[in-house]
Amino acid sequence: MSRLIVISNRVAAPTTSHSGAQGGLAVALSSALQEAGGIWFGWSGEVTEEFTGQLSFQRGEGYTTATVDLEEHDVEEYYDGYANRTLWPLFHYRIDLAEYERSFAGGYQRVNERLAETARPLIEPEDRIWIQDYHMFPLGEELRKRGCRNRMGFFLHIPWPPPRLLTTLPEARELLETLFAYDLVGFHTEEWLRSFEEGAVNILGATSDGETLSLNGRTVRMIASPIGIDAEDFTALAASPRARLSFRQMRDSAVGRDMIVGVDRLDYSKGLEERFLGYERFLQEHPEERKEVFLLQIAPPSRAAVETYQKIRTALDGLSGRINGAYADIDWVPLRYVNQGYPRDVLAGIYRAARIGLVTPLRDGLNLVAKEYVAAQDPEDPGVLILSRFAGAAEQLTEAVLVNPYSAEEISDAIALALKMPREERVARWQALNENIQREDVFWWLRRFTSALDTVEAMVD
Ligand code: GDG
Repeated sequence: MSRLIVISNRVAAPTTSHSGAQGGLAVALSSALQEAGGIWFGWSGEVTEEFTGQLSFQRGEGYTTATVDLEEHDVEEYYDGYANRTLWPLFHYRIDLAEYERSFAGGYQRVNERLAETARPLIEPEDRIWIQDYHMFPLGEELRKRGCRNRMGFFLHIPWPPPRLLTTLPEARELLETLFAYDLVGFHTEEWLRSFEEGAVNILGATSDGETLSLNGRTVRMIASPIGIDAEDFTALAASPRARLSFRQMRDSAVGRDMIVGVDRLDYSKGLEERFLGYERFLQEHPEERKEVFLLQIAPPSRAAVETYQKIRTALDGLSGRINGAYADIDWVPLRYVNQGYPRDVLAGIYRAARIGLVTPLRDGLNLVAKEYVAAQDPEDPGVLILSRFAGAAEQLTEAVLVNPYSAEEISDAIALALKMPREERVARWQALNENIQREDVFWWLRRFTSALDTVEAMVD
């Protein structure tokens, strides 16, 4: 097997500690690299006065990381700017929040050129290159310009917007064109794949045979391949001593009440306001349940430099205060809203203690929390997953209670249904869900993508 070069905005240290605060993608990619061996290249997360392209290496089990520092205005324009103030909202259908600034687009292009220049000497002719996510659309093209003829794949972890929305981006054509530098592009779902195909056909005039797109003599293959979790490992984590301890602490603090849990980065795409409103509706409509349940929402802040994230935080502070003010009693708080992160094993114990996993993004590429919640359940007495129809994971997790996250009534009804669901039905639904997440795990995702990359006809310029 030839080496794998993974390139992504941020890089996780080679030794994966399960009790660390790592996100799902970081855990997935480090598992993937440990299997194939190779290099993981990206931004160090550090800022330097002047960009030098100086690499820092860290060698660990299975793979090496190579990172580079960026200048402050690089971070402002490329990361906070184009990636998180332009592309993220647009790709999550929020053109009302997207900011279109030429300086962001310019900075994004400059950083991708700098990253290509820095990564180029690391790449050997036989390596397979796998570029991740919306921070790096033009990187493949920049590597091609620098003579890379390797097999090259790209995977998008977020949705792809419908063409009507994409055309609001001033650089829509250029962005679509850069994807033709790859041999293979991957998406979590068929829906995102078809939106991309439609954009390439309608906006660029590319031709499609359903599996490949062609434009000006270049051909790119498309694949829908939903990412998974390391399900076996997560299930084991849920049985670890720290998870057991956090399970017991949660059950004790619940004093016989049913816990509903939400775990999300504090992001407007996750539908937290709508979730709180749905829960408020449930409290209104079901007075008999009031002291029988509580919602624990864990929401560590992210991208705090971006104004829209400050606004959503303020909105959630207000809403959680209002709900608790209206419904709390001296011996009961309906909403525990927590703005900090917890180690993964503690989280696993919390998932297991929750009667309901409430995962209601307005739009999500996939959503790993839904899968982690399932993996952590007690097979004899599992909880119920309530999942947004608009999360990519809903294509696979059809036995969840699926809801429209914009409808407070549907969220309220789903909570009521889940609380009353008989054990046999919970077990049957959970078994089907668990079978899916154990089978289509992160290694399945890795093999599907890399074997498609291995068999695709490599680009000849
Ligand atoms: C993007 C796409 C796609 C959260 N709080 C804590 C914590 N987390 C971990 C979760 C999970 C991960 O972060 C979040 O993953 P998601 O998939 O839910 O969402 P994004 O961060 O938006 O990820 C998404 C994903 O990429 C992969 O392709 O599924 O659609 O948006 O693993 O557990 N982890 C710890 N403490 C916390 O408090 N340790």
